[in-house]
Amino acid sequence: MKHAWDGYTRYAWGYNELRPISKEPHYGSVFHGEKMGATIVDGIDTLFIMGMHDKYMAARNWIEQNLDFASFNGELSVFETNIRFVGGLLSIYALTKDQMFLAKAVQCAQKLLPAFDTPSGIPRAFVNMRTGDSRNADWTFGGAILSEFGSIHLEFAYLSYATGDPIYLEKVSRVRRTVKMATPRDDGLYNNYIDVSTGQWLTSKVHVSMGGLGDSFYEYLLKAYVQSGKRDVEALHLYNDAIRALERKLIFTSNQSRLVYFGEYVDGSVVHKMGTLACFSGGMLAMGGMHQETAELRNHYIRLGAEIARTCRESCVRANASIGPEAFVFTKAVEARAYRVDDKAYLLRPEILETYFYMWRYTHNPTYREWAWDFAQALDRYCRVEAGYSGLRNVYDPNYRNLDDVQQSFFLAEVLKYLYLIFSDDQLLSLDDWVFNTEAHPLPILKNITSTHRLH
Ligand code: DMJ
Repeated sequence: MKHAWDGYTRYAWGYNELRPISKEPHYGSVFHGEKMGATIVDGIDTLFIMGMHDKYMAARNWIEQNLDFASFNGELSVFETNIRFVGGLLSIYALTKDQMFLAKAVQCAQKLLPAFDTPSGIPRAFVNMRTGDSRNADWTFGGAILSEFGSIHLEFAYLSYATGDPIYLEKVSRVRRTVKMATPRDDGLYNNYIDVSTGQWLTSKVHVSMGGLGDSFYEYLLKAYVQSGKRDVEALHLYNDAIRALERKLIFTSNQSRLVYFGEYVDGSVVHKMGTLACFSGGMLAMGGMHQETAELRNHYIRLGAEIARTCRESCVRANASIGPEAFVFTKAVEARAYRVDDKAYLLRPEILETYFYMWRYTHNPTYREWAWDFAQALDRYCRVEAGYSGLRNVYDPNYRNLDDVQQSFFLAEVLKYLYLIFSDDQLLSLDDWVFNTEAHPLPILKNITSTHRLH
């Protein structure tokens, strides 16, 4: 964390991300050129949790003095801004009770609210911070994306709880209502695209995935139940039904190594390819197991989580860099290896470590610490450069130095935090008290919800 943070501080302070080889700001981040300090906001809770007090104070003071959403002009991704900025600010507020962070989170969330002004209440993907105009991306067939509009609940529910202002919870409750009322598919699967005008799933394009475009929708159903102190039972039912449908249709076991994996469903066909983004699901399935009614179901989902962890670990073992690729295929000839050039990259993503973290907490099987330690060593061997950490363009490259020159903000928010927690005592951010948002920002479980702060 010190190495990643020092490089960012020296060469990109206040900008969103660092190019650790060029030693300059990375303007191509998801937040573009706007000087919004994404790495500061995404990384500040990690600094705090690790007890890096001076760096935490520098981050805190930058946020207080410079993070002013009223001064930004550009367009924001509602999803990315929510999980990184609103989630990051709420998390550090929850950890420190410093009201300044809550005020900044409110200011940020208010900029996102106009995106929810659609006939269905499903937010559009992008919102202009100055005008409030919103739009969906050009490539989403006119729809909004499941993982994006489905990953707002935790942050908005906590915002309403912390401020006493019901508006945020109303927005996500409306999203939930629309999802429930949309005509379901016969097979129980959720399409990754919905029409924000009609509130119906797109029929012109069907894509179902546990990885990108679907992923955190499922995660937030389960975690909404957890966050509510187990009161939001509807969320658990929706989660259980969705997972059962995915298990029936999209879980497969490979022929040679008996690796269990998630395939994807695209316009009527199954594609036997799993993205590293879907590797988070091992941890989620195990967490879901902890909330099942019978021991049989509990064990089933913890075992399934362990199988997904093993598959994702194999994607690392089978790469020269000991770090898994962006996506890997299963064919008669090849298992858990990337095929397309673009799929061979490693973008400093956290999902495999996220699953090791939950599996470690739920099972205390030392294997997960060993696998995490291998991962940490590989990061230091292949991704560490003079001014920070860089992603890899090809994890199969035997020369290892094919670097992409980007230090993603989620490397600090997620990769380093999960690694730290895997080797810490369980009482540090106990899963009985905290629920992590999809960017690894811990939010408190709301055990004492009063009637004015009702979650549902
Ligand atoms: C992060 O922003 C979040 O983990 C999100 O849920 C998925 N993508 C990145 C990390 O890979």
